Amino acid sequence: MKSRGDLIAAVSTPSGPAARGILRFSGPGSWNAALRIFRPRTLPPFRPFSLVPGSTIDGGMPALLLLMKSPKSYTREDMAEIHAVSSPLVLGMMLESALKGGARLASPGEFTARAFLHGRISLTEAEAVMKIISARSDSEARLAAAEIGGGLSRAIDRPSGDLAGILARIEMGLDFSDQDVPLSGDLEIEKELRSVVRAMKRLAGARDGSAPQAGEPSVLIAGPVNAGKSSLLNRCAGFDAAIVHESPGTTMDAVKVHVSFRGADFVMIDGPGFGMPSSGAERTAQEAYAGLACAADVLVAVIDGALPIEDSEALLRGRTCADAGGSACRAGAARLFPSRPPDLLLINKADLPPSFADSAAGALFPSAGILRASVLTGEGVEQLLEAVVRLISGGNSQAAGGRGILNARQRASLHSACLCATRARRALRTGLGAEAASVDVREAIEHLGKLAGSSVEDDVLDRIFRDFCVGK
Ligand SMILES: Nc1nc2c(ncn2[C@@H]2O[C@H](COP(=O)(O)OP(=O)(O)OP(=O)(O)O)[C@@H](O)[C@H]2O)c(=O)[nH]1
Ligand SMILES: [Mg+2]
Repeated sequence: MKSRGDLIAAVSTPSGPAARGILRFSGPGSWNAALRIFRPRTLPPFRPFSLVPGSTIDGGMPALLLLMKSPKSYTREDMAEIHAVSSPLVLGMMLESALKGGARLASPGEFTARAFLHGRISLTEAEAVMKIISARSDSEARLAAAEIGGGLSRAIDRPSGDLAGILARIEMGLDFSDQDVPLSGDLEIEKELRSVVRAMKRLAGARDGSAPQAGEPSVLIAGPVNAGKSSLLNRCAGFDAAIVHESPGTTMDAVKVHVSFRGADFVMIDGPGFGMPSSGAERTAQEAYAGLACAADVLVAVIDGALPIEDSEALLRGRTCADAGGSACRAGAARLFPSRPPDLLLINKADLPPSFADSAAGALFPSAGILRASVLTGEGVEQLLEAVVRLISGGNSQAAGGRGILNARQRASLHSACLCATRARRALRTGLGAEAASVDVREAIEHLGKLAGSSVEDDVLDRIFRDFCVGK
């Protein structure tokens, strides 16, 4: 998207009921163009960045005029905004007069594109503007707002700077390899590269070896069969996403739902329980589920509080499957919990007489937070969700924030940067040579530059800004 730098105008508020509708101008002659369709109540000169009271020339409706002077405006150009009643008729008439007066109708996202092209905001901030416009919830909007403050751009500065430092040292090694200059060893640089790769992966929200992540944090429910896992999922989702039944082994596949609680959004996942003899297909399902558990942001174990704790433990460890030839169960449970102990342990069915004290459950999973609830009555479920949200936003805020905040393009750039830096590490480790490593590190820096938008091609920009609304 190339800036033509001409005068553009558009209605920048959505149509529909609202207190105020805004006609926005940007480019040379913005002030005069606005003053042709707005009658000020006071005489000029008008001070920039103050609201001038008046009325529209078409229809004489009360309105306000806001004048902004380059470079201190959103687009860094001269800008003007007429704030009038949100009537499609009034706004339509004003826009028509503006276009007749010589302004061009702005294309979608053109105001924000100009802000980016004039260096007012980074590409990640421009994309955040779009996210705010299309945010489905408070938390999405808050994350996007953090980006407009430059959060992601600043987060990228760190690995970019580290990589630049590493590149300088690799190249110094190449230039001075035959002279008496103390140089960092390849292995030392390789170690530093490893920590930069780790930092970039954290930013991308991807853990080593984990499956690709969806945009939202994930909360996985696991535990013995019949503990009430699917009932919990349904209550949190607010609808019956999973089948609930009194016979154990009801859920066979992973069921995912979107949950919004107190402004936080996450994916909640339910799946097969432990403790049932399993066939080949069921075993595959359990193993796939155990894989998801390792990559989840929060792991919630659910057990039945009305059953003796020994029974739950046996189910979790797969012991009761032994008689039924259930070695696969054992493998499943062993895989799930030792490699990723649960963050929270929910003792369910609190509406029934309890069979054990909290301390007995605590001995099962010493590091987990323990809560009691009755998913049937709903008692205690809110407390569980509060604990989940605390873990998502506080416990691992960097990862959760990073995941929530990146879009597909940004994630792809980070991924490419990680690949290049990893290639450089390999070159240094295997003695392939500093020259090969320097090419890869340079490429990694370029990918991070793309993420911040410092070197993006026109067609990418077009694609990004095409999805904006007119007037933004
Ligand atoms: N009394 C009582 N019963 C509950 C509660 N939660 C679930 N149940 C019952 O326990 C049984 C099993 O519930 P599910 O939600 O299907 O359990 P699950 O853990 O998903 O079971 P699997 O899919 O077989 O692993 C059903 O009959 C539920 O109605 C509870 O809080 N109190
Ligand atoms: Mg179930």
